[in-house]
Amino acid sequence: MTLMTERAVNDIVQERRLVTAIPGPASLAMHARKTAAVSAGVGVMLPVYVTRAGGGILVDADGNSLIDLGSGIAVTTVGNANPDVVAGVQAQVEAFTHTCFMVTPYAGYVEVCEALNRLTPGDHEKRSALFNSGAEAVENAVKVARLATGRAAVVVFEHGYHGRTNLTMGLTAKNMPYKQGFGPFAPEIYRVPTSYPFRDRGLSGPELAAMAITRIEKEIGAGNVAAILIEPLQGEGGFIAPAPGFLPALVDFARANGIVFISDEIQSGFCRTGQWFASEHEGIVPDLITTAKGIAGGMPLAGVTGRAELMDAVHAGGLGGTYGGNPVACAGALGAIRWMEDNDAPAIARDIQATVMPRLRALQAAHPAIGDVRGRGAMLAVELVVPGTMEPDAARTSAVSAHCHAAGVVTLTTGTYGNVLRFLPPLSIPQHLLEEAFDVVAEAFDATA
Ligand code: PLZ
Repeated sequence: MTLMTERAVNDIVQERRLVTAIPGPASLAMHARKTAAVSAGVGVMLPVYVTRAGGGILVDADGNSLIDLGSGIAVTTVGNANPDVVAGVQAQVEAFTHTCFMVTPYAGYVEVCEALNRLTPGDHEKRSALFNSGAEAVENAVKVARLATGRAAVVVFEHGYHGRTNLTMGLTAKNMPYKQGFGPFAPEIYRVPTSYPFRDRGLSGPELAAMAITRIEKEIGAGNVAAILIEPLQGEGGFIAPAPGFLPALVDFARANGIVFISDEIQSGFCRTGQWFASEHEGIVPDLITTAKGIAGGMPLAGVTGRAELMDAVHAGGLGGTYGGNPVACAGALGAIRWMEDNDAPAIARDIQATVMPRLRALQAAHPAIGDVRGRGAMLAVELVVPGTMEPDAARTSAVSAHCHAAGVVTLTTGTYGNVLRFLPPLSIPQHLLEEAFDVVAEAFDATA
């Protein structure tokens, strides 16, 4: 085991410790203020108010220590308040906080782009641009693809998730809660079938790609398509890795038809899946790749990286934004990337898979409600069904997750049908906490059986 606890834990005791009910009185008091002050549209999964975090632990306002299996939705991959991130951020915030890169630039932005160009798949000439959020990165990737091709149509997939802004809501598949009541959505977005191995009825990746391609050819016309946009391992859709051969067939089709292939690695990127980028599991080289979340250890930063001829097709001033590539966020990213390189972060994610996957398979053998066990690296999930059927069981999924929360383990659910329990531990989690967290998950399945 190569879990790098010493280097990423700051001084938070690495133990699960509950001193009140979850949530406790201090959290509940703050949550009452939240309800009075914050829009009801901003939901909260588990109202424990965090005061400190690091390694594999979140400490709350009541002094409870919870095990973190969420990483703030795949963001704190290098650990919360990772010392390398903190050091970079502190030095930068004392030097200067903002100039606007488009006005008077600074080195950190350039260095993050150099790192993105070096680390993303493919050894072709690349350029990058930086933004504030994943949704903004996706929007800008679509802008680049449309401008470079002179075409309008964007192809997206069933179960896809790409954000909450107007364009990205349209690109996202699931209605509730993301789209309901928020339309009209942007035009020229076309959704085609994907590969979802658990529900593919035995069809192969290439067969499913052929079906998607037929839809594109018949309903849109390949020559009208600017971009094919896909998550190589779907996150909000349910941690779905398409069947082998699906992604390469789509890349080949895109190449043959002058279509820009965009890999949305906002959730799956930056060592989460046991490779630097999930595209590498299928050996595909995207034309453009979107990144965010894990890139900066919790600082808000996102990127678009891709072929120089596409990224440089844009006129000066065509891409940007006041805060995009903020110097403090860039310093955080440089710290996070250094930690990932120094500690062989993909190997840590693979070690986590080696610990957790056998435990999930054993759980599946004991609980027929677990229809599928899947994922890669430190991006793992179980899909819950009514035993003996393929029918999604969202209620049991919520019950299992709620049991984990009450026991001090922060689990997340996901999926179009809300029936997937997903696990996204920080790579800084010590082995004993990882084991203990999955003891609790097992208890939760027993208690809700
Ligand atoms: N693309 C693949 O996973 C963000 C969303 C949580 P932003 N996923 C978590 C929620 O309920 O809002 C995501 C993603 C993929 C794009 C995005 C969007 O990234 O940084 O949330 O805008």
